[in-house]
Amino acid sequence: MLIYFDGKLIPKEEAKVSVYDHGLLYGDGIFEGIRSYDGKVFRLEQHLDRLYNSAQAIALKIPLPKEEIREAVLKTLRANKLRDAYIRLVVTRGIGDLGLDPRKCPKPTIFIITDKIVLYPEEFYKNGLEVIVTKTKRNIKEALNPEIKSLNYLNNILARIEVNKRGCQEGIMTNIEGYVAEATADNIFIVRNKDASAKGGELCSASAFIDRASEARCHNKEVITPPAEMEALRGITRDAVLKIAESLGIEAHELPFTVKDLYEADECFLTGTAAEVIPVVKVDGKDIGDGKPGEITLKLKEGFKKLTQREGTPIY
Ligand code: PXG
Repeated sequence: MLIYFDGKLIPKEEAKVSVYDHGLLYGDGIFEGIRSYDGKVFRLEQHLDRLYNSAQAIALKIPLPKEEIREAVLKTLRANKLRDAYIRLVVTRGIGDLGLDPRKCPKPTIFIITDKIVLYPEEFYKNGLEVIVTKTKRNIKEALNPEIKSLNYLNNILARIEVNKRGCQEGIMTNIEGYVAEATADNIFIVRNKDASAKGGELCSASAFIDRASEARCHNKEVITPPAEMEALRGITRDAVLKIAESLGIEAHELPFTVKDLYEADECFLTGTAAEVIPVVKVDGKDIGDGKPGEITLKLKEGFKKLTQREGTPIY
């Protein structure tokens, strides 16, 4: 496998970063996880936009224009003769000294790994995942905004350690106020009857969303994902699923919800580049709905599959 490393394609064994690279020393850098399906890169432009936005948020100037990074991604895939791949695009602050001052790092390190994708076993797509709500809270945006896809994943890894200890597959993280934020490496959605929100009223406690919450009550079933303001990454799969829902006539909203709302949901699923759309059937040992992957979840999963086959930037 060839790796793109600072402008060159080099063998995997030779692709090494310096121990003085601030990406390693401080987690000072950003990345994207991207996928290609049958020779087409899914939502490449959106991933590049997010990469440049993350860079801007940490005052990192990527030394190449977007077009060159795009071309580097495609070139690396071609060099490895890949059609269905996982692409890891990483930009670190680069080599500096042992102080954390980013001004000591004159040149960002850029590398692109393209490889076969490792997926959840098929049985999880069929039967659904079992998850827990982790004690580890999602970073607050005023400290380290989860909208920045940074190399600093220790917050998520701490949650993941809890997941491993409990012997399940994923962890749901809440923000500091107790609203559901996202999973450790995926976004979260719930499906419920509109009556649930009318009865419960918990949604309304986040005042900025009251109007949208009441709007959302007009229809029968709704699909809900936390807004990015609740400490979630603006996932590219999440965005695609919101649009697919709309195109299928399924009401979809970005609204805050609590762990209680999650326990009481009819359906739940996670979205992410690696996981795509994957059902969740148990939270903290309790069944979600009837404990089986839900109807709307399966519709959206199908819709997403079709979209990945239809759309994308051609590699060849
Ligand atoms: N939230 C977090 C915290 C993530 O890391 C997502 C949501 C979903 O975003 P996209 O844009 O992929 O729909 C992610 C996904 C992996 C892996 O190998 C995935 C991610 C990061 C690191 C590893 O599964 N990001």
